[in-house]
Amino acid sequence: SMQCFPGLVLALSSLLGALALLQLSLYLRGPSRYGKHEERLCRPRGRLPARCAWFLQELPSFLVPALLLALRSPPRLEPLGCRLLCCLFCWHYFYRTFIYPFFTRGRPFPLQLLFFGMLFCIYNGFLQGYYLIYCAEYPNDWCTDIRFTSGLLLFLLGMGINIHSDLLLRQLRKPGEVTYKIPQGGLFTYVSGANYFGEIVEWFGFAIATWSLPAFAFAFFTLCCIGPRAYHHHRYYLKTFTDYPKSRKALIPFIF
Ligand code: NDX
Repeated sequence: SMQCFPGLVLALSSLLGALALLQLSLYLRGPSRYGKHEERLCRPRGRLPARCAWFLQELPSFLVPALLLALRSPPRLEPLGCRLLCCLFCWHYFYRTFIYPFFTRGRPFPLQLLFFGMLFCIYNGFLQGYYLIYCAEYPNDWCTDIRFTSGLLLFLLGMGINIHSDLLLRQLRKPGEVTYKIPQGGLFTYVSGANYFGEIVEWFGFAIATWSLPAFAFAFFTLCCIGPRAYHHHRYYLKTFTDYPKSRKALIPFIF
């Protein structure tokens, strides 16, 4: 049966950090080609409806840790913190897999990116789940530790912002529409990447609550992945809409 190999956790976390830097360097050259950044002339084949694509892509991030949690024998009952934290991770990906895709009005998603996205979700789902279920050690009163409580608060705040902003984006379109409009309301009043801001806050909250290398590596990856994407969205809006609100920033309210 499986056991904890600290070397494996260290190696996988380091590789995640390296992928984050690779991602960042790619983003300096240009955005990932999906959504509003897909080139016009792109072949119509090789794409999947947004619904299927997001469902398939995010499913492993839910399934892998959920299975690790369910199938561990003997079941890990102590400490409570490990199971709680693993459930938080699964909870986010339950939303992203089973709720978000069914409401999205996004354009068809490129198969090639879907493939890499899925690989990423398997990798990260395994790393976070494996660490929490097989390796993490927390004192029994971790649930009252300031890192757990403040991290959990940030996680919930970020998740709230992320879900609310996803909803605002969706309401910009009628079913079947694929045009882009200026997002309004919520945190979009201050930043172009309100959904991304929420997601980044969420994963840094998770990292603080778990106080673990894999979770900090993932938070860093998220920052490197969707931070620059917020900036590319911002530039797209400024170029496309002459009446785009001047005071709005790219990612961080009032700052950047
Ligand atoms: N999926 C995370 N890299 C990514 C898929 C692509 O969950 O090979 C990272 C995630 C993956 C990426 C993933 C990882 C890195 C990959 C990359 C592909 C290549 C890259 C694998 C896995 C890679 C190396 C080489 C390093 C391995 O038509 P549309 O789709 O544009 O419609 C949009 C709509 N919308 C508007 N509608 C009307 N008017 C407007 N102005 C609109 N603006 C947008 O709203 C969509 O339907 C919807 C949201 O669009 P957008 O562009 O704001 O968000 P999107 O990027 O689609 O993300 C959706 C949600 C969001 O809440 C975000 O926080 C979360 O997913 N997310 C996304 C990406 C990564 C991630 C979270 C994370 O890292 N935690």
